Amino acid sequence: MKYGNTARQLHFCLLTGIRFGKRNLSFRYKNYLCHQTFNSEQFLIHTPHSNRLHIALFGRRNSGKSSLINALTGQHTALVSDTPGTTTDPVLKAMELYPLGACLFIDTPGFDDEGELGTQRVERTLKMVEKTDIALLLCDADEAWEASCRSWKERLEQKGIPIVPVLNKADLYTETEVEAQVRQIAGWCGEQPVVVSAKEHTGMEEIRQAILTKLPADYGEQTITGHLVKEGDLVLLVMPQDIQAPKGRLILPQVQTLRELLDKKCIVMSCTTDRLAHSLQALATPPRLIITDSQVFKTVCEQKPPESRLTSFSVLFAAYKGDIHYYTESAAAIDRLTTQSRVLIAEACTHAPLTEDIGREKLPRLLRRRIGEKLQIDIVAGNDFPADLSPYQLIIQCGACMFNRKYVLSRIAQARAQHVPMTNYGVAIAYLNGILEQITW
Ligand SMILES: Nc1nc2c(ncn2[C@@H]2O[C@H](COP(=O)(O)OP(=O)(O)O)[C@@H](O)[C@H]2O)c(=O)[nH]1
Ligand SMILES: [Mg+2]
Repeated sequence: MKYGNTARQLHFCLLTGIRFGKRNLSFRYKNYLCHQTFNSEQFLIHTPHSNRLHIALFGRRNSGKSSLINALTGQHTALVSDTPGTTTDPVLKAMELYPLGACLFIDTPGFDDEGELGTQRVERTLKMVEKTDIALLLCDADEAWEASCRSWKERLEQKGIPIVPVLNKADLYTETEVEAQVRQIAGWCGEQPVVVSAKEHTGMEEIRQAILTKLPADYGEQTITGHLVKEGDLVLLVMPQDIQAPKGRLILPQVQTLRELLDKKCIVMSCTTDRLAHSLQALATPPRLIITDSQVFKTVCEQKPPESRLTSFSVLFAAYKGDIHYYTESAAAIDRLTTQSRVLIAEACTHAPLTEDIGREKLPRLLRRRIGEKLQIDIVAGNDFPADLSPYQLIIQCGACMFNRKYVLSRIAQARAQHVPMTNYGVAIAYLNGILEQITW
């Protein structure tokens, strides 16, 4: 948390008027820092949670999950206690962990939690499964717990989540006793657990190595712009800074795309929609790719040079975070909607809706204009996503820059399993404008 602390210190200095170091910061820079620190998710020196490897710990109460997170991260983030049920909500801890890079540890309440609140806590833990890239499963050699460890292993396997079995509290046993426990766990688990002591911080390196070997070979290789650009390409970004644009900054998909294009050594130019024609005129050659905000797809499509390929931030994120093939295939379900149909719009952000909000106003308006005023549209935000999707004829997911890929793929898998078409904002808007064929991804 070195950087986080620096940010907080800066913020404190700015609020209290203390000079930072020997220099006074310029007004503009102060403003910038204040704004950025208030938006910590957007703070440019932080990797957003959505881009981190999500490592979740599962096990019964008191197995040492919170202690293990603290040992792995070298911090006391998670509350440790003898009293079962101390961890009441999943606790998230962002860390840079060599050699894994940017990680997000998820501490969960025990899967044996009981009572009415306990049941709710288990339900929250189950929701966390949907986001988990890799699971550390704390196993017990105790026969009384074997069945629940097994069923959790099966649950995680069904979701395709790689599992690292762990035997904790090794310090309490002799070497021979540990060996016997390892054999017993390996018997039902199919592999030997990593032996650790969260108390004495032993086995931490072995856990990191096990995580590395269990990760899918292509983990983290996905890029936002994929094969669409190469070094030296000229890329034009069309970014209307209208009423929904946050004050003084760009939104996360724009920042991430811009950063990636710079890393790929592209030449990047950006403009607002009203400056598109001027920007194109100012260029000696047409851009190889134009990336626009989906809301102005039609306008940009009408003005773009024939040589330039066109896409949107939301369409790029559809491919980056989700399954673009299912999204484009599902867009055709728009034609099958009637006034009796029900559509679900799922937004990742839980921001207070603004006027002309795309998910709450623009998309519903476009859909109702086409289908009829009576079309029923339900909107969910954040982690809320109904377990039963069968009442819906179509789901439209936002670009999901706040979610990790694993979570979006879990939602798509759920929709597929229930035979409900699912698309995303950008793809739906392109389809509604009749230009999906002209969009690239
Ligand atoms: N001896 C020993 N005790 C441990 C170890 N890990 C955790 N504990 C203890 O087990 C109890 C439960 O730990 P906690 O991390 O809160 O478990 P959680 O409920 O799974 O999160 C606490 O009293 C910890 O101090 C370990 O490796 N060795
Ligand atoms: Mg705990």
